[in-house]
Amino acid sequence: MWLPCGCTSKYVASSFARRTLASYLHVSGRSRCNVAAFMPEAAGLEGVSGRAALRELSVSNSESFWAAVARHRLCWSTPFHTVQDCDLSRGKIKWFEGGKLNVSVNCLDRHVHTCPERVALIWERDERGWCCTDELLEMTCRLGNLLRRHGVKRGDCVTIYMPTCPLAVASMLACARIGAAHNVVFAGFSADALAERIRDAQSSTVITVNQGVRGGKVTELKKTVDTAMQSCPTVKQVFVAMRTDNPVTMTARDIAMEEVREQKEMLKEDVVCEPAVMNSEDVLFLLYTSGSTGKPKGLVHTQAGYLLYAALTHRYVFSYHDGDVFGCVADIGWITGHSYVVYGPLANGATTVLFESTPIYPDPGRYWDMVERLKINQFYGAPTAIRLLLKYGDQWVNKYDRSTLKTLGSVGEPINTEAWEWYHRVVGDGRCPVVDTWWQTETGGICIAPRPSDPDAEIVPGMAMRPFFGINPVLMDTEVIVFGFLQGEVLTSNNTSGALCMAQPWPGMARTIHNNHQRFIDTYFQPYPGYFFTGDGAYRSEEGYYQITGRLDDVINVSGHRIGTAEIEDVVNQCPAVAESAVVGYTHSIKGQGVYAFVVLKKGIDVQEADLSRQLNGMVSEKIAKYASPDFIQFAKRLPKTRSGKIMRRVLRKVVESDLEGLGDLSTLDDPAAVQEIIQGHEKLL
Ligand code: 6R9
Repeated sequence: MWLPCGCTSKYVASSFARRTLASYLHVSGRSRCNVAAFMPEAAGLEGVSGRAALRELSVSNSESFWAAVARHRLCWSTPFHTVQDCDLSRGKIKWFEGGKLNVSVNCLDRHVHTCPERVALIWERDERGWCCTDELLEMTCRLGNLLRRHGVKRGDCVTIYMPTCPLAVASMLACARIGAAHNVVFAGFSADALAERIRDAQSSTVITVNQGVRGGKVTELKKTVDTAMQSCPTVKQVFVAMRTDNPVTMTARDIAMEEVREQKEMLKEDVVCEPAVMNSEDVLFLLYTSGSTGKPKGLVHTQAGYLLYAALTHRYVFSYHDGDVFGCVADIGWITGHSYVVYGPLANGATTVLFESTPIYPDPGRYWDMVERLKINQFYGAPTAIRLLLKYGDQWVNKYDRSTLKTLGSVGEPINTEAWEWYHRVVGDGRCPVVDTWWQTETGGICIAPRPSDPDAEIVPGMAMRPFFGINPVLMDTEVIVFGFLQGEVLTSNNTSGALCMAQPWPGMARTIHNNHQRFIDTYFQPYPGYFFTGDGAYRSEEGYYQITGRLDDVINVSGHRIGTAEIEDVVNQCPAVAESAVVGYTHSIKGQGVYAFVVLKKGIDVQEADLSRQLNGMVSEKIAKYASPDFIQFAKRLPKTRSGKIMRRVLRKVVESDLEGLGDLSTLDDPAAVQEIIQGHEKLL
């Protein structure tokens, strides 16, 4: 029911959970040892003394480490027989084979016994102070039954196009309950982007809401789904929940889902839903992300390894303790929402906050007002929002009581020193550690963070610092190019920069790209054979700490959202007036990076540049999402190219950063005059 007050959705308590949990669970015996005090998961590892030794062992004997942790942290219906079976050179990654479990049982049912009164979800709706109460397990079970009754089977893929709300979380968990994979598509994506992801995922079921509400603005999500359906003939059914009171047109394909108001579809369902018994390596979800070529890739995460890694990182990176309220403000449409709004916190029995709004709605005090009202202990957000709030001044922070805060997290892009210091000094009153966490959709969970094991370790502003348990980062020489690919040696010294790779597998890493394992291999394992290539560059300091320096490929990061420059170019090139285009990122004071497009028109085209710019911006918003729309469009007669016809993006990047000194070697340019024209055009545009 919608209620105007202190929120929440409890873990409690279907009769199934009470009845059968004990028989469902398999928790192996634990022995005592001296690491147990700070990492009870590792208590089975005999003879390890201290945190440093445990971290060492997690890499040198990762099988023992992960086996102990997996036995302790997850509930298995059948124990695994093989800890790992991985071969990075072939992109083969398997963990905990033989093991059987259900992710929703791990996130919900088992906490019914240990903390039945604890709140699972707090929904911070867009309308400040409006929350909802529901029982998360019950909602999940009803939804699971509803999906099953409508023919959704184990192994099917369900696309979820919803804002961050309890029903969206219940939808994800309901899929996990019945063994279907979910494919959450960020609700800011356009109809075309949604359709492309539905088609690629071969989803025949979609779950959405009538309308979304964010920052006081209504978005027509159901209408967007209707448009997407025109190019998704395989979708058989669309479940529609009601986020606002406004009715929407329903077609024969649509099923009204909500339990409130007149639509009782969900209420018909039983609150007991038998969980599917899943293999460790069955698919849990697909999540699409951008790469350096045009088509987004559906990264595949599986059950046990992903859940374990999300749970363990959630606990140790943020120093989460039982009973804490965890406030990650990411949208569930991104991996951060999956791992640190939903799976990590819920697997740990935490109270997790679902934030539906924006940092400045209705005013720039929104986050800190929420921290005070909900008594948030760990706050996890993006540098772009911190930079924005910093500009509004300290008074918006100081108005509110933030004494409950213990840890502040940052994710999605590098955090500049000014933002880091403001976050630490003003938001955290100088007493909360700021953890700058580096990771990716591909890694499933945080890989590099300041305090993975030691809550008192030194933190250097703006540095992700230390690898998490079981993570073995290496830097590779990026200078050597063989057959057009980066190739190189491991750089062993400190105070050096290189391509960030991982030398060994960990349970949370993605298993493949949906329907395209070859692309998975080519992208991540071929550039440096035997290693996982992250696509990022990093610097390792004299002390051995890591700092991320940015992408090495054609992916840019706008407000923490990844977008491939090729994706934007694809859309721009669809305009009949455009001959070709090149998109690059540039430094933006709030968004981190902005989008800058160079456009060459076809011969004989005579248009007003301002009109065409508007048209191109509209096309990108419509075909991808608003955040991908170019901040600048520069029309040019031609683009700088090599003699073999390749656009020299390196040169374009330097021009938009106004770093003319750094243009570098131009000897391979086909026509040096093209660069001069580009520089002049850029100066005119500014
Ligand atoms: C979690 C997430 C991944 C890319 C990644 C990198 C950038 C993420 C960062 C960071 C510097 C950090 N990135 N965290 N860069 N410092 N702490 O954002 O996943 O959307 O897949 O983006 O984001 O470039 O490769 P995803």
